[in-house]
Amino acid sequence: MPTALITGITGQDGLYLSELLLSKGYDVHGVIRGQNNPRRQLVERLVPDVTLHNGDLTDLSSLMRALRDSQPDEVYNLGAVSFVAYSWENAFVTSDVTGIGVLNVLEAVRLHAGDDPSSVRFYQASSSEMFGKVQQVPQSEETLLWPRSPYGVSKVYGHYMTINYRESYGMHASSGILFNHESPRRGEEFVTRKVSKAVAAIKLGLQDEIVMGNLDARRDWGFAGDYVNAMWLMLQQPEADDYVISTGETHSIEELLTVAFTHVGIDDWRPYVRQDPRFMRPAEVDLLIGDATKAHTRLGWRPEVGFEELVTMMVDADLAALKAGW
Ligand code: NDP
Ligand code: GDR
Repeated sequence: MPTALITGITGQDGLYLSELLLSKGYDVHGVIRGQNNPRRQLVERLVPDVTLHNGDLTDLSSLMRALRDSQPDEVYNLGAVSFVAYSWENAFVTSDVTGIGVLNVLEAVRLHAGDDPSSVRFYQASSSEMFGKVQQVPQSEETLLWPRSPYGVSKVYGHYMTINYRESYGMHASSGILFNHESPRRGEEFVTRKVSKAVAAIKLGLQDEIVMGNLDARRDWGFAGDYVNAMWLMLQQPEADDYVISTGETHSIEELLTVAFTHVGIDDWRPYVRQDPRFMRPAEVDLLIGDATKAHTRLGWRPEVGFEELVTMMVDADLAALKAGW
């Protein structure tokens, strides 16, 4: 039975990846920070077969202990401070966790693997946020990186450190440049979930309006359940490499609002939406659209859930949760 160790186990992707690997017969372990992590119960309820190890990306020795105790064949580094807007307010913490944290995991894997550095396969959660002020449309593995936030800069550091460990030590270290992916498990601060939850609340008469930032930005949104499969496929390849994972479609925040509100029978969303500078960012990523040709051809990966299906799935999940009083 193969064994996997996942950082960021409490996050959206950690939960979906755990479910995927458990369904494939893996022994799954996760790094969780804090004895009193409020999301521990969620992990225990959704994926009770996962073994949890206390650890923090900023603490190398805790990562070494998690590796020693789990003896993984594959390590997925999904942990990060991942909310872009927060990263301006906490640039140092973001750099420490999202940037240097990658170095810590790579170094822990290298030391743990000893004489055969490629014996433990490594996945790094890189991001389309690295493209920032895009230098090419659509963006592929070859596109020049131009990050626009402390989060994006930290991801660029982790991305190049992953490549560096592959080239320096012969590690089987791959990097997935994933574009935005969402689900009913998405954190409520991200725009898709903020909209799905507010639209459900407005429909049920629990909320009057939604306060938003920039409505013109465009994103290439996919479904998290599809994207974790790409992570796994990368680690099954004979050679480690970097892959863009995206749908190849881009939609604006306005389109997101239109699909979500229309789904609950509201044709004109404008009376319900107010913009506030509070939600504007010091620098914006205006347009993201990925070219995942390499993943299509080499991994045989394709997304299955489209934009409208994704948004309506999220609104339906929030309607059900609010009706159930969650
Ligand atoms: P989430 O924000 O849902 O999860 C982040 C995870 O990181 C949580 O489990 C959190 O744990 C953990 N974490 C935060 N700080 C630390 C720390 N100091 N030590 C250990 N763990 C920590 O992110 P997603 O699941 O959406 O994303 C997974 C990864 O993929 C992230 O690295 C993200 O940056 C990246 N990514 C995400 C994309 C997306 O669209 N979702 C797109 C591209 C990349 P805790 O419960 O302790 O807070
Ligand atoms: P992003 O996701 O920054 O792309 O990072 P987010 O959903 O936060 O923002 C997407 C776009 O929506 C605009 N926007 C708003 N965003 C939020 N959160 N709240 C609002 O009220 C709002 N109004 C407009 C933003 O300005 C932005 O243009 C996500 C994260 O998961 C990262 O970790 C990941 O690496 C990237 O996706 C790919």
